[in-house]
Amino acid sequence: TMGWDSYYDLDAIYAWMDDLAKEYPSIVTIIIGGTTFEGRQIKGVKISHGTGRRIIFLEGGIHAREWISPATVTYITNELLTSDNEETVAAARDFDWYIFPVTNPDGYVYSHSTFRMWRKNRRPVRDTFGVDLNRNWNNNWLVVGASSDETRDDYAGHGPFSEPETRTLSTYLASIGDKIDLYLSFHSYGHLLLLPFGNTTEPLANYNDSMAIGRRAMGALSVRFGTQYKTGNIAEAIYKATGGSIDWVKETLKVPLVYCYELRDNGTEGFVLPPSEIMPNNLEVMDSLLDMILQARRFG
Ligand code: 0X9
Ligand code: ZN
Repeated sequence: TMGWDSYYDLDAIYAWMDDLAKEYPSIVTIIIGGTTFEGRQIKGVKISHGTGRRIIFLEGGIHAREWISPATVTYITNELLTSDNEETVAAARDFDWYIFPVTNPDGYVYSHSTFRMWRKNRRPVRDTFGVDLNRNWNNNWLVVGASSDETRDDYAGHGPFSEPETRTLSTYLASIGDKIDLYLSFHSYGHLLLLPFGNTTEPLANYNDSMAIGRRAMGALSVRFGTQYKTGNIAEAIYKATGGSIDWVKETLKVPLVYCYELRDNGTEGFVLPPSEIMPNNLEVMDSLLDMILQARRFG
């Protein structure tokens, strides 16, 4: 079983997901979003209470060292299945949830076993290892804030979708893309809610709606512990960077609402967020998600 007072490795997370499918056989299905270089599955759960529902897609752990991301995504999953909060029950019931807590399994394993600060995947490239999976998507690939140097942490790969992880996951996404209402990518750290695009501060088509919904959701996030998230376009709120998942999802799949969370903290501990902060983080993010869903319903 799982808790949220410490971080869990890939085997524990995957075993817990398998257990969910056994415990809730009529609601939870194991889905495979793709495969990694080292041959692991990109494992997900689908939570569905019936047919014909629009999709909410959660993408966690694309950066290996951002352990709070899988911890958040697994917590949301657990809430959707076990909470008796009225809004949570409605959110679980009214959408099909496609949830992938760890979209960079090889990197996550390596971060647990060998080098805590690993970020990329683990494919051998020239004399070193790893491509930044959040620079490898086929949208403005290698245009800005990404590197062609294999040794760098933001190495974009030898071409768009050169990596098995992004290639397979994007193919999977394309197969359900027209049904997705809300796509959330979870990173750390920085207390930010980012919206596309990473190359330009030119507003996206529904910029005003996206900003208003995001800001209100971050208001909801702040109520419990006072944590202040800033909402904004990637290029203006953090830095210019292209080839990220949310830009591709927005541009290619035309998903109406797309955000990237930069979770706790704001730099004190950074990627090595103390386990004592997992639950406070999870609770405030859940508050924001429920508010976001109330608003996302308008897009259905
Ligand atoms: O640089 C990133 O990929 C993200 N920040 S992190 O510190 N977690 O690495 C920001 C991602 C912004 N999104 C896109 N560029 N699409
Ligand atoms: Zn990240």
